[in-house]
Amino acid sequence: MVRVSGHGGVLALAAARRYGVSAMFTLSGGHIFPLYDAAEKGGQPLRLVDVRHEQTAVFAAEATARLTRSPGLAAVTAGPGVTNSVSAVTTAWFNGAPVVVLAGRAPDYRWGAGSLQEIDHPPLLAPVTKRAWTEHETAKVAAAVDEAFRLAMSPHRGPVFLDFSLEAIFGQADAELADLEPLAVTGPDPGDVGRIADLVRAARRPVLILGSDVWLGGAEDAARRAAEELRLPVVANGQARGVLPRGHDLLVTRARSVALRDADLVLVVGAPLDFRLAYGSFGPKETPAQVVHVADGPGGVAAHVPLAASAAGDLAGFFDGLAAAGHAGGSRDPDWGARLAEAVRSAQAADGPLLASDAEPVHPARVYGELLRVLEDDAVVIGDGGDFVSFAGKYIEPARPGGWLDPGPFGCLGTGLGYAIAARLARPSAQVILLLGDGAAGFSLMDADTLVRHRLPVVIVCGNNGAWGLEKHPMRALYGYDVLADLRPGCRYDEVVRALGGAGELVTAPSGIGPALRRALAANVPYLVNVVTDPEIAYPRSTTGV
Ligand SMILES: Cc1ncc(C[n+]2csc(CCOP(=O)(O)OP(=O)(O)O)c2C)c(N)n1
Ligand SMILES: [Mg+2]
Repeated sequence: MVRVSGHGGVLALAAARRYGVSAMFTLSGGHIFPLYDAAEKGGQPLRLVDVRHEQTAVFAAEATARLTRSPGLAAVTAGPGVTNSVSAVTTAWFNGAPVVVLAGRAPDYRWGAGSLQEIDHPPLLAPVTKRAWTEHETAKVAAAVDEAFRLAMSPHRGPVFLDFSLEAIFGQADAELADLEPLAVTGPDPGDVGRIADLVRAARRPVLILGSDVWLGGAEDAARRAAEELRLPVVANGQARGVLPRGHDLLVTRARSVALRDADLVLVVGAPLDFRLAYGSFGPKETPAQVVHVADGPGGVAAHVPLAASAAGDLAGFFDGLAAAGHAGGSRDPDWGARLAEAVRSAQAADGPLLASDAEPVHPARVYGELLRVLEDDAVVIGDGGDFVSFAGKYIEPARPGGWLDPGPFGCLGTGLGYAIAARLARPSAQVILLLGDGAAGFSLMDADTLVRHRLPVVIVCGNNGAWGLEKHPMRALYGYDVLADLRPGCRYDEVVRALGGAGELVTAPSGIGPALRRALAANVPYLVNVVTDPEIAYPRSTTGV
């Protein structure tokens, strides 16, 4: 039992600190001053990172959660502070990221009379959070915050929203916090694991697909052991990219289309069976693959597609159980591994000329050809954009898990600067590279100011095709022309970052990219490399996601 006393801000942060929170991302507003006072003077030291848009605050909290696997914290002021955060909260919801958003709220004693920014927030947030509610009593603030963090961290993880009426956060109280209890770990049902092991043993051409929850649930080592023990070819998605390091003989992400077309058993762990995974239907219509879905909680198991088996619970426990129960079956097609390895080799060989392309305007792939030469194993690579980022997903194969941050299935542009701020704080000595479409840049580039003020050096590479490329090309394909898809060619986003106190440069020739990246990495300040790329190059896409 811990006793805490003070105003609501002190009580809130006392509870937050116990969950390992070390930074609070925020943008000022009077309704939440007590949270700042507690961080500055209330005996609860916490790094305050003040940003230029509330969505950046919540994106930063989300990236903190996804990189550190401890909860991220954002604080937003009443009314517009909350509404501005909604897209980012929704992104955390889709990504299963443990984020707590604390918010101010108009006073209870005048409720209904029209105070400044008076609006009932929880109904707006309820559909995109694990819980959204209001605390009205100072004495209950600490316990409410404690509950918010606990809920956010319990699988299946996700964002939690809690606002405080003005009286609750400004009032004074004594409170008691119960001792922290470790989160209960619920293993999958051993019978389910056994059935899945039988299917794996009997499969001729199995594939294991790993998703972000494998990393978020701390199951990356167990996943690798199980894949190696059972000799399962692996396709890695999202933050599971890197669970098998690039070059691993079982890693067949680059042969994904062959693997998913020809597999007879697809075992998906820690990822929803959504548009990114063909909604869980693989192989020819007449002889579809059997599909097994494993999620970190029962609510995550797909209900929209027939499953040969499923399991729900702790993912490390699942992989340990699978490895213990099964050995690679004698029924395995002896050529399966070699066929996939060959498909990987030929995909990589086909990349060579594009990665080295001397074309002018620059082919976006050349940016990655140059980046791959300077990228270190512990780099955090962030993608915010359309086609430019799709190319990155294809060419960048991480060496370690947890270092790749894309926006996830909600596909919200504008994550970039928030994710970059968090990545620099979470991984102080690693390279942090933000890949930014020129369209995406418009949503968050003002927060380069935050990088500068907080001395957070990151390298931003802007793929500047002067277009909303991922809309321009599909619209042309559908209508034979495009409209509303052009941006100003060669716009000087590098000068924006310079004006805000960072550095940057424009690159128009392929030979200029490598030297510019090296200067950016050495600069130790926020640095934007603005590469003018060919607007006519569209990413060769096999699905539109609808
Ligand atoms: C907030 C938000 N608004 C609109 C979209 C629709 N959208 C998806 S990709 C894209 C184009 C992105 O352009 P850019 O960042 O320049 O990347 P490019 O495709 O040109 O490489 C748009 C507008 C979205 N995903 N998110
Ligand atoms: Mg663009």
